Amino acid sequence: MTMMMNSLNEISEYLKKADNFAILTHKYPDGDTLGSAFALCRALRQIGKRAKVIVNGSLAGKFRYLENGMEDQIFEYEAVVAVDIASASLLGDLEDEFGGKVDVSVDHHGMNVPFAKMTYVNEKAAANTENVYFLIKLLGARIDRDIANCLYTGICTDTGCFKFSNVTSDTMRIAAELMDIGCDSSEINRVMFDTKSLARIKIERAVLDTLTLHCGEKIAVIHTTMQMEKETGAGESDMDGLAAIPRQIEGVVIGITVKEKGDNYYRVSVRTVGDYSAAEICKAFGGGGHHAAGGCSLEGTLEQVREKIIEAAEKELKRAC
Ligand SMILES: [Mn+2]
Repeated sequence: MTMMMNSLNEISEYLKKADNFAILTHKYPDGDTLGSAFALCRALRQIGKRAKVIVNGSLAGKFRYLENGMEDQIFEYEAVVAVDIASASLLGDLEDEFGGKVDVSVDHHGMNVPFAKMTYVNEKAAANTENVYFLIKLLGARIDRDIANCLYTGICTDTGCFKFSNVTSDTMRIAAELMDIGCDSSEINRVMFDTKSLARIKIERAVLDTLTLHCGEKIAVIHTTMQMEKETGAGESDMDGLAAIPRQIEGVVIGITVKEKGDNYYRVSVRTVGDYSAAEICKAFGGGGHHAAGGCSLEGTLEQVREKIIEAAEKELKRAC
């Protein structure tokens, strides 16, 4: 199989020639991979093809509207399309059936490792649904309200509701057109950004009780235990993004979240502001990451782990100033 980058036009021409499509999302599917997949599926059906989305894992309740009104189509797929999948490892459980069999990949991750016969990567797109928007136009399909909702979902979720630095004027122009078409932007925003599960609220309350501040309130630390997860009923998705909490405190430049993962075993997330490096702090414990976000694993009692990571954070405070 030859690996090469293709234009969106080449991808579109290929899709026009094939008939029966399986469209894959990445594992732990988010709004962008799902929005990309359902938008493309609907567009392909509209131009007379048969297509189905293979959700990689389960479709969370809040994303159900993406498949509104879509009927199940039973058929054997001939062509496989991957959307928003940066590398083959993100195929997860789909690896067995689809590994090495992906024909087309449309993605927006700069570090995309090509694994399909044809690959289009546009890393300037804040969301992959921006790429899918242009692809649908090339296919000659009409962007109806359902497709607009799918495309908008990718854009709003991958931009933190138009808040991140990845947003471009193109993002805004596409979103504006989707609104003109009548997408349910305010309702989608509410479901994605202003709605939390009860378990999430409960674990947040428990987590806030663990907050401690250090070094003139420049370092903030929170933790979760398996007992807390059990008591609040919080699952994996309810725990998502808790690490953002300590850094939200005014004046805090290093936010640390310690998660109990096993017996005397903890996963630590570090978030920093300004000159302070999260990766530097985590490196001391065999971890790593980016400048503003890093992670590492530590062993010991909760007290020992908190102490060790606070010590490393203090060192970074002194190093960077
Ligand atoms: Mn994405």
